[in-house]
Amino acid sequence: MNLPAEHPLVAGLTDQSRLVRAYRGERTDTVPVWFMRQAGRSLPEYRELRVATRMLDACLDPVLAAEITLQPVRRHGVDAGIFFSDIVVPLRLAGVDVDIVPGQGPVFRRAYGDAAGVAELTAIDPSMLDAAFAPITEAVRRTVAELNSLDNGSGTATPLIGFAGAPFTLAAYLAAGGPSKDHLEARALMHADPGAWAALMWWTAQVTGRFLGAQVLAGASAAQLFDSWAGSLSVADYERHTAPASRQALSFVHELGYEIAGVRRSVPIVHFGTGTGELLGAMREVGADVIGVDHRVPLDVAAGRVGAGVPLQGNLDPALLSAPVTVMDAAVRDVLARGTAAPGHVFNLGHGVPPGTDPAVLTRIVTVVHEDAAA
Ligand code: 1CP
Repeated sequence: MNLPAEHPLVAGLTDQSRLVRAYRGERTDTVPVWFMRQAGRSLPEYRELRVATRMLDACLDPVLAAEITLQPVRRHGVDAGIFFSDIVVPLRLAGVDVDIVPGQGPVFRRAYGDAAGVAELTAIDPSMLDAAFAPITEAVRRTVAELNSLDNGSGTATPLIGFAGAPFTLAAYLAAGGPSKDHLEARALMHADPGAWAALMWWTAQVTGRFLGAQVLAGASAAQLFDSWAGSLSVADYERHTAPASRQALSFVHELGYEIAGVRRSVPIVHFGTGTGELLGAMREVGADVIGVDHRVPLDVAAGRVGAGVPLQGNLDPALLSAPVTVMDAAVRDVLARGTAAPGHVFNLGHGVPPGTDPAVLTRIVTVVHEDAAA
């Protein structure tokens, strides 16, 4: 299926942006930069907007979600917006009883870590979501309308990145009924009842893949799949029990292409997880174009693990955001230097911005990255 003519990639607004070019493996005038969790509690303007609204209600309010997405782009001059939402939003829209509890994260009415729980979920037909995504589609449209005229110094519009949780990471929450340390409930179900596990993987892949596809169709110029907790799996379990579902989720983006100057293009897909040093090659195999690397593996080492020709995203340790400026600047330059080992590099943190971060530090990093000669 082709993206519509007004999509920013098709209209030529973001196809040549630093972000999209780096995701295609091209070197750009400067390395593009954005931050995971750039929208959120590090920004006073976010805290002010969110005062009276629960997290998931904010995600489903198109005006609020668009405004929160735009705040860090305006403030820091980053090369991309990431859509303000959460990985559990499509579950809520499917009718699953989930809330995001401040200081804790997603909490479900019940845990779904057994055959009965899985049966309850899979009774919901994922195709019902296409209509339920109206607030998401509307929020993306509003965001993109402003990003299209926001040039942060690259001479193009600013692209929006859509995102979703990978089936395993969603299952880690569903099986435990909330955040868990080693994701034991999900990993136990995988082995105790492979049939129920396969059904759960199929259902979450459908739900989360549709969520990602809807954001791209509505105007996102790239997509990121967060398999944040995949690092708790062995390579064998990852490949056997979760990779097929991640591949299935990404098929909802793969089917959306476009043609520009007679050349067929696809929408770039980034795949990220934490503690995934052993899995980097396997995570590429599920159909990702770019691998997001956490701070545990230096980018030049990661480049060797994912194979030649794969662009990388990452990977400043978030702990450095509170270090003295000279220490932080040196670490930023080290990340940039190691990133030259990949054909394309998008600067980011190794995981999300910690809530207490001084936003001026993030703005400073954007300047240091954009001024670095190594690009
Ligand atoms: O700016 C951005 O990056 C966009 C916003 C965003 C993203 C990409 C939010 C808003 N959530 C996410 C994805 C997400 N949600 C992931 C994958 C990314 C990652 O690894 O950090 C995960 C694992 C979640 C689940 C989740 N939601 C947690 C983690 C809980 C745990 O297990 O430790 C939490 C704390 C949330 C709530 C949440 N989501 C987003 C925000 C701003 C918040 C905090 C809500 C608040 O203000 O209280």
